Amino acid sequence: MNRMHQHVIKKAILLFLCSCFLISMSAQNPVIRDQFTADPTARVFEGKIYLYPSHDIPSPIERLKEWFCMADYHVFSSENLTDWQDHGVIVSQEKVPWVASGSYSMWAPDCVYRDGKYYFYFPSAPAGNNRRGFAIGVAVADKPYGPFRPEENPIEGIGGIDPCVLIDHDGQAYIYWSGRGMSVAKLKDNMVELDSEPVQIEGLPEGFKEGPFVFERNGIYYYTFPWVRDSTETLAYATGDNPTGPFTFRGLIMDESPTGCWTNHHSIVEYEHQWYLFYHHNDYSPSFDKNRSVRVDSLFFNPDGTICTVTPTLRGVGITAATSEIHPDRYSAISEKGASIAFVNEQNFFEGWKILLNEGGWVRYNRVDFGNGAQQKVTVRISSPSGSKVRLQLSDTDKPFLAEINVPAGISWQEITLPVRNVVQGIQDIELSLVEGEGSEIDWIRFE
Ligand code: FUB
Repeated sequence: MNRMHQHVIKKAILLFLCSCFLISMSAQNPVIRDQFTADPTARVFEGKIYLYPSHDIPSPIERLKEWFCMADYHVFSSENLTDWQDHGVIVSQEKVPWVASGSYSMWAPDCVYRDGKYYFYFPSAPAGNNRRGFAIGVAVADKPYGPFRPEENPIEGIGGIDPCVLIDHDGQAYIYWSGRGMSVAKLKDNMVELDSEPVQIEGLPEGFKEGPFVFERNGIYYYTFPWVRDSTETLAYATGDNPTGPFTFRGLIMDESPTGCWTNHHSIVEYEHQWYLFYHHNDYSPSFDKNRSVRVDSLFFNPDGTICTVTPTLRGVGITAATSEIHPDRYSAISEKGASIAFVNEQNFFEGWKILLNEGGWVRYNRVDFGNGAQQKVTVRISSPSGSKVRLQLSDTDKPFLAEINVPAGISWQEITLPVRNVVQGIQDIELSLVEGEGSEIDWIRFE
């Protein structure tokens, strides 16, 4: 066998392994659609976005039935913020020597790169009769997706949760955490030991705070944090001119959840010249807010460096291929009347949502990529109890028609395929509206 054959076979094996162990998903908000994910730390490594969230699960033990429950961490990556790959479990409670296995306390993590190694920081409940509360440990890898080797012991001198690590321009690393106030300490070059006594962060407002995330932009150090101003967590920030402060409180990045999810937790990252806010919401668990899901929206700065408040969206970020299933329930805009969303299956929320269009209802979905316009057909997964007509068109000023779908009466889903009337190219915003009948439900549309 020559070298080329060997290479082809190796590549085929690799592709096969990838298809077995990496799950790819295409997403709007929430971005991970087959499991709960919370407390997202997003980092740019090797030209991709890597997402290190907590992994909420419904508790298998009575003690945590109404509380946070996490046994392990997955890592996800994306090049386009639309398609995410799950690289599987990177650290689990059974495999960390210092963690009380069965404590289900693998809370909010972080991961940073230094000198050829990736350092994954995570809080958990330590094993041993005299150990209380939370400690923070480290696992080290050569690649952002592992394999990660956990250190034998947690970091000496830290009791708390929600680690965040900043490496400053001079190479000095700082670790921030919450629990008994908001603390910071220097890390030694080995990244696994403290190099200074912890000190409290100054300049923050009164009220419960946790989940620090610190970054620097144009010489301004942003100390950002979930903060209970009234009744649930907002995301807020303060700024300073060095990594340890003091900081000056600046205000909110995101307001309280309108539906009452008590926690929020975030990270802020620049990727390909755009800043993003990763955060979480209990999208797939509407009646239990300890099972959360990661979302992402764009974040903008004012010229003076202050942060523009982010309004959460369902559309999220990224471009959706016209040939993928486009879910208009993740809309960019919706009519005030005549349109709403609902779960497709109340018994399994991970099946996602559908859009309900009634008289006067319309919905817009932005940034669909038609490429060079090769799509001649559109398929719509739709139902309409008494029959209806739905119009699909572009959102630009002329609103050219793409198709008009006559939906026969029936309560079951139907996949209706029609020719596209005006073939379009490039990135377009599309709209769906009910033009006849009493109502229609749409799961997805796809061009081919
Ligand atoms: O996920 C468990 C805890 O909830 C985190 O550590 C906090 O920041 C909050 O999001």
